[in-house]
Amino acid sequence: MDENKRITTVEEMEEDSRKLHDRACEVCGETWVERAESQKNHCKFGEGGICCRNCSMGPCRISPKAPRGICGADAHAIAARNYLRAISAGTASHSDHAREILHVLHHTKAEGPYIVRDEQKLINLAHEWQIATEGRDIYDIAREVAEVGLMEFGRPFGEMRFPGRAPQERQELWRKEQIWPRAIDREIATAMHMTHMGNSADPEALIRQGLRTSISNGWGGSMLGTEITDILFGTPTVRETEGNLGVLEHDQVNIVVHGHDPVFSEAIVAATELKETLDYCKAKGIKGINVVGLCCTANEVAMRHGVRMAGNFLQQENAILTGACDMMCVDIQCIFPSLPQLAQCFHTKFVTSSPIARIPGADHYEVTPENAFDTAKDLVKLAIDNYSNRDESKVWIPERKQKAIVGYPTEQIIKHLDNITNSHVDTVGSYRPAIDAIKAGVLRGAVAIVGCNNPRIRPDFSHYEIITELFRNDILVVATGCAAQLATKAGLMNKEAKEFCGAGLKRVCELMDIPPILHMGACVDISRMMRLAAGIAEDWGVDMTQIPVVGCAPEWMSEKAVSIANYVVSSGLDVYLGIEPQVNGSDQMMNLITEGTRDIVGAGFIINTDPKVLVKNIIDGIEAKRAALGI
Ligand code: BF8
Ligand code: SF4
Repeated sequence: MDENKRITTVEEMEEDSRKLHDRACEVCGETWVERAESQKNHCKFGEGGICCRNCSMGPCRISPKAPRGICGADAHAIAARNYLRAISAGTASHSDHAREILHVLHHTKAEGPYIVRDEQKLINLAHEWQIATEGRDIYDIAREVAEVGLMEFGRPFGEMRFPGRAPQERQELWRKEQIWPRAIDREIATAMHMTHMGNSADPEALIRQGLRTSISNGWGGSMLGTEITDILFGTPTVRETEGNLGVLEHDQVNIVVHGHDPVFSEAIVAATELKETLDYCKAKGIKGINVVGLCCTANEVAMRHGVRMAGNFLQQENAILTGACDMMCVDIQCIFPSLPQLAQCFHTKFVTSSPIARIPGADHYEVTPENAFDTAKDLVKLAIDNYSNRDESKVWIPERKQKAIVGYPTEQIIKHLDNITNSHVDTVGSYRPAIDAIKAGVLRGAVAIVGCNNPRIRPDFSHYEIITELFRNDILVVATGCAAQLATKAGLMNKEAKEFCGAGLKRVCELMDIPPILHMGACVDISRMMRLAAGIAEDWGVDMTQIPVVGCAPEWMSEKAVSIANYVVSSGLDVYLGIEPQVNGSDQMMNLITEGTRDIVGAGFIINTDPKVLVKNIIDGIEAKRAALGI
């Protein structure tokens, strides 16, 4: 595959990164590479999850000589409490993102600036929530939907709504196991309360709360984030785009948007399309404005506008190191605090926009739904002004980039399935054609590849190895987050990539007119994957644990990822991890996350840091599910 120029290999990506990195060392001293080196001997207590600083009698560290903290908490209690806190932080991050989006929905008006773009989705959600729509103004409905949505965070009584979207068996199981979440903030608060000094020390009880908290994310905060973002900015559709740093332009103003919440980046994109902005640019003798994305903000704007993607998590510093980034606008999450300092070594203006992500050295422009478009307009002008400050002697833009096709929410996948079976009316709107392909063995199954990069392992290599091996084994891939961006950079996310697939997957790609890896969005959009898996299970008439569909996070790093992995497991899908969660100081906890959760929700983690072994485990897992179904 490497000799085919349609593919960019990980080695080639590394070559570009190395050149940029060497320049960084000359100009600015360091990048994550040096910092990872200086942090290499990770603390074993931290790594094993057995350092507790939940009270000021500590910190307490567990060792053979000191098997209990001062209060008597053992390794299992401490590892479980730390793990639950990670799930809570991840849940809080995704959900607070959704809360902000709901507030924007509450601010929508016919005259803008924020409007409702997917009215049908809003109406459908209103019906689902028994909100009257007949004869009402769409913005009245939007406000009520926003208010009801916001109640999902803090309702004092009752329980959350979106878990009711799961298949019946799942719902019954969540009730039986008492892990149906009540409200998002409530579950996070309960988790923090349970882990406070002098409360829960029972790992299983803590894990159960972890599952419940994670469901409030996957079938709550993240699902709200996805749904309301679609209502506000439009449900994504298939678009062509490009990925990798080669999307930066020599002769245009480069504005990089980075983070997760598309409220700000949407305003930036809109500002660059205004006539007055374009005139301003022209008057300065500049050819144009080039907005590109990093991390999940890139996924959001790529799927809705075709905005090109500069790269994933460990590439964020590289974007500045090209010397061609005139402005970087960030919103929330996954933003290196190193960036403003790096920006100061170049001419780059580094702008923060949210009170959630304040970074020393940044220019802070607090963005609200009221001022977002005016602020974006001012910032784009500043970026245009800054173009002339570029120091050409410091500019090096790697040439590599690849074409990609993005934008496959469940609605789009269904459309493609409908297209191939339009004569069979009874399958329209269902996943049955895909199920038939799986039953026939043309497709063996599907894997959701998600997550980050992590310097603990060779960046992007695991994603690449696993995706390409799944292709060869006729397993369809759906992807989000930084994993999806690797596929973009590599050139795997386009229709030609069918040439690297087994005969069965290739045939399916041709019939459905899709690439072998479907871009489903940002990390909050893993909620789309849950609906996809739920839909497949329902149309198949089996439980979610039975379908040959699994999750895989080969290079994950964030607390959000811990929360995601847990809600995927809670939904009945096994999750294959390429990085070990920080609980190995407790054999009980290792056992609980790999086996114990199977007794509660029917799924668990399989962990291996070697991508070749991990992908083999995935294929074996899928084949075992097939065998159990008798197919
Ligand atoms: O939410 S994959 S590094 S950018 S955490 Fe972050 Fe990980 Fe990327 Fe998106 Ni998701
Ligand atoms: Fe130590 Fe217990 Fe306090 Fe943790 S809660 S720091 S184990 S005394």
